[in-house]
Parts: sequence; C-alpha cells; structure tokens
Amino acid sequence: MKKNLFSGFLPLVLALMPAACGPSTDANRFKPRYLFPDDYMADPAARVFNGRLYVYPSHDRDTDGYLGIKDNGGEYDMVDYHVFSLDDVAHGEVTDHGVVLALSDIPWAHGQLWDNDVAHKDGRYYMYFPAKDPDGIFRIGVAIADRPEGPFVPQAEPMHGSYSIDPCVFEDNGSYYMYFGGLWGGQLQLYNGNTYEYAPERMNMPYVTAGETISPRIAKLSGDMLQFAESPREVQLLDSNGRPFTQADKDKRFFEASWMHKYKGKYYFSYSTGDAHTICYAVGDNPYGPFTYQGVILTEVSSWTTHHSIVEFNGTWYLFYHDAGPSGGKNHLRSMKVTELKYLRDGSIQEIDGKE
Ligand code: FUB
Repeated sequence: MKKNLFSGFLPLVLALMPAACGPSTDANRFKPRYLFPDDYMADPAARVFNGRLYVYPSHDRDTDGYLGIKDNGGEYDMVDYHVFSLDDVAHGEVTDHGVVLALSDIPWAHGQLWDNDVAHKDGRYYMYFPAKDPDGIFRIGVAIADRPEGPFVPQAEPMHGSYSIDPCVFEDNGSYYMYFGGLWGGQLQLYNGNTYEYAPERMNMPYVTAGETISPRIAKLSGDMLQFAESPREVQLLDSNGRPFTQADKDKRFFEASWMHKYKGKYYFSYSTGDAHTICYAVGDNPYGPFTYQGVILTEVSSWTTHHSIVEFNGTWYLFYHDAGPSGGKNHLRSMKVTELKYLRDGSIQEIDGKE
C-alpha cells in the first residue's frame, strides 16, 4: 500500500508549530464589547459568585479634579461605586445594581474612590477599595455585604498599615492575599519598604529615577478579612535572566493594576505598565513570587490608563479592561470592555489588540 507522505510528517509539523490556537483575530473569538454605554466606568474587577458574573468598577465622572488638581491623578475624582452583573458575557444584558458604596458613607475617606475588588468568605462579601484620607494619603478600606450586589457597609477606619492603591484579593487554598500598589498619583514611589517618605519631587514628573526598582506589594489577610496578617512584602518581577525590572524598562515594569489568577497550577501576575498603556504578565510558582515576565496580554489602548481583570466563567476565560474610546480619548472618562482571553498550548497568553 502506498504510504501517505504526511502520515509521519504531519504530527511532527503540528508538534513544531507555535502551539497557537490561531491569531488574536480568531473568527470564533467575540470582538471586544463595551459593557455599559450609559455611563463611564473603569478598572473592572470581574468575579464569579453563585454562578453569576459580577463586575466591580470605578465610577468615573467629569470634574475639575480632586481639590482642583488636574494632574498627578487628581482628575480621577470618584465618589461612589456601582456593581454590575451578567450571565452571558458575549451578548447578554448587563444589570446595573446601582450605587453600593458612597464616599459620604465612609467615615475616614476624603476623596478619590479608585479601583476596588471583592472577595467572598463564609457567606460574606468584602469590598477592598483605596481612598485618600484627610491628609491626602491613599489608604485601603474594607466594606462588607451579605450579597455580591451589595450594598456594602464600610469599616470605620482603613486597614492598619495599608497604603497606595489598586487592591486585588486572591484566594488560594483557603488563604487570601492582597496585591496592591500604583505609581505616581498612586503614591507607591513615596514608600521605602512600608515606610512613608514624602518628597515633593517624587510627586511630579519624572517622580522616579531610571535605575530604581519599585515593586507591587503582597500581604496575606487576617482570618476575619479586615486586616493584614503580616507586613506587606515586595513582589519581585524578573526578566528571563532573573534581573528585576527598573524604571528604565518602561514597557515591562510594574506601574499599577495588580491582578492574580491561577491557570494549570501556575500563578499569573498581570499588571499595567502605565505610560506604555499596556497590560503585561509574569508567571510564578506560588502567590508570593518571584514572577518571571512572559509578555503582553493587551497592546496599547486609547487612554492613558488601562486596568483589567482575568476570570474564567462557564469554561471560557475573559479579559475585562477599559479604554477611553467612547469619550473620545478623555483619560478620566473611561469605559469598561470585555473580550475572550486564550492560552496557547504552552500556557502563554495570546496577545489581544488594545485598539480592536
Ligand atoms: O481609576 C483610578 C485609577 O486609574 C486606578 O486605580 C488605576 O489603576 C488607574 O486605572
């Protein structure tokens, strides 16, 4: 019998192919979708609770800026949070559950309700959010609800020893970890370890020097979910030679928007590069890291910031993020979006076009 030329060759070709499921423009991958055209929402933290997908964004608004300041993040002057939920991510109706926490209800907070995240433990839902205290210093607070859609009741004080912005809470084998931190307006560059060292030149451009490494932070949470159970530690992000990124590595170094998810036993730490306007990721073997840089998840978007979350829902992985497309590029009026996220066979993430 004549032997098919490809019978031995085809499996070899397939094995050598770059393990791709196709380009990021896969016909069967749904195009990015704006989730809520009626208002400006950013920093979407997507979580699955009770079989439904909930989204916890920041609520952008057009103002003259925090205390009249329109740089250093002052233009992101938000005063409340909404919760959204949906069943069908690609096409389904998005329910707005309305205002679930307002600045006026938080005894210690003075302004700027930035990115939040929500975790579930023992029938209660804990919202973690940054806000400025009366001295203009970012702290992280906790608010509690009996249902994922809130309303959330804030604690009287921020978490002891908390600072900077962008909390992401990740559960692993019954323990909860908070990742946090953000540069420039997010104030992380003002901390030496966990000690606040204010310097006016660290508030305005260039606010950092090229050779320094500034790392996101991680701390395990206490059993009651209300405090850190340990002093925050620095999360190491390394290149493939084991070298930590410095501020000179503009398109790879951490800026803000920590997110952690687990895939096939590996820990994926993803983050925004800030002035490179992309989302990147690094992979490690445990929640504390170190994490080795792998690449870009989302290429440059149409806004100064982008901020994301990654979640699996009904067997499909999604990237939630924001850009300023609908506001015509106003950086403080952003809109949340979602698209599908795909892994290649080697566990790497297929790059998504931020302008799509
Ligand atoms: O929404 C305010 C801030 O902008 C967030 O906390 C940052 O991550 C950036 O998206």
